[in-house]
Amino acid sequence: MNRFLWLALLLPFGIGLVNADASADRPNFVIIMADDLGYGDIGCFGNPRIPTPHIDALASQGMKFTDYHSNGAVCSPTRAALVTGRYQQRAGIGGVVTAAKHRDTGLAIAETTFADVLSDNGYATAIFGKWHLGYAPEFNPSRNGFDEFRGYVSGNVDFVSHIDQAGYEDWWHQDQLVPEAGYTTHLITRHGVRFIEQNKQRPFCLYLPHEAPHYPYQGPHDPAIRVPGKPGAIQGDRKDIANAYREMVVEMDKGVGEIVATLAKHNLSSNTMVVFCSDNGANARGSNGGLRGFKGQVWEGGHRVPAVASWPGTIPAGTSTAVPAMSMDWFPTMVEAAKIVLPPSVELDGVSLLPVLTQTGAVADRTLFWQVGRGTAVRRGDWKLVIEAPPSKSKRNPARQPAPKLYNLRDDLQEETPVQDPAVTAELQVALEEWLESWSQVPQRS
Ligand SMILES: [Ca+2]
Repeated sequence: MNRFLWLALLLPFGIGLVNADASADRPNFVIIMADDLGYGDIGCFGNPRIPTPHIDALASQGMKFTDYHSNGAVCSPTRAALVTGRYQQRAGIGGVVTAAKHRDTGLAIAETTFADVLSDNGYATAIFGKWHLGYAPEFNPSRNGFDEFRGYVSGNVDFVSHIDQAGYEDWWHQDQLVPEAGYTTHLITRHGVRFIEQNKQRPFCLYLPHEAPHYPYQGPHDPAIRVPGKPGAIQGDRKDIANAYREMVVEMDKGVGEIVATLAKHNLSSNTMVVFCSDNGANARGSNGGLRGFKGQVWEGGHRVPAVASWPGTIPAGTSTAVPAMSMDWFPTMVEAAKIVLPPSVELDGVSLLPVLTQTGAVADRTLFWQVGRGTAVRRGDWKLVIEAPPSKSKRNPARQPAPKLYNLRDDLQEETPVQDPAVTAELQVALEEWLESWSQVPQRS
């Protein structure tokens, strides 16, 4: 028998083995997202005041992203982009889904989430923590691909009584209100640990959207401040908010440590990608590491946030990347890592970061967009064009619309000195107009 015939006979078995291996070692995914954590709020991003040894360890065991951006500059939009892998406006979540005014809106079941795709491909999926993509049961994460949900659907709850800022009880198991005693951060971690232990024999995807360090500013030893039926007590009673803020981040960091330790205990570390990121920049209580602006703005401080990814043996330890990345990129990254072929009907705006993470390739240059209320920004390479939201009084007066300002982030990360370059400005304006047009027919739900 010649060697070609041998090869022909062996090939089918070889392919069979490869497939069997691929299904046996499909990686697990853990996406941990902080709420309103700024670019300078943790140790590995230069914070001298808030110790975050566990997140820092993830960074030193994996890769740190210095040019990572939340899709939105506020909560709901980023979450919509993260779970759909697309610009959030395509799902109609251009703004925040608020407790008081938008109880009948949210992420439609028709949208495809990463949980839908992973679940269809044999993954156990769960979300513990903040959903913020709709209040009514029809928008519940348990109907959007997640096998299990414990947590809250509003923008924030009392860390102890789990009452939202409009005065509604807000702690759910699937699509039912089921109160549970405990500090929000601890409950999120506890359910995460349990879920890993229950699913250690099969591939899983665990999404842990933490509440910290979003207000109300309550440390793990503070009492409840909100009661049902009474809107108010938005920020809490603490006078030393800086200390409360630190305690909240520290407690979340401990939770990250517990999750990582649970993976190690069950020998899952080398088969699990762990991502830690934030959903938007900090407000004035936190640190955006010297960047201009805050949460809710299209300046870098509103959307350039910390991100790290760890996957021992696959992501080289102690690495850093300056490749621009976005919240919507984790969905395609997980799909590629799990070797899943998406149905043609699912078209994502995000790109897989796997070549960056493994240092085996690059991501093609692309143009990135932000829209927050009436403010917009567009980024291409080092260039960023910012069109600030107009002052509210000038709503109907085009003459008072802020002029576009062009910055070169390589030289001016603080966006202090606009550059005069009409050609680049015009190019970016055209790209921005096309992008705005691409979703202009989608009713925005907030
Ligand atoms: Ca947020």
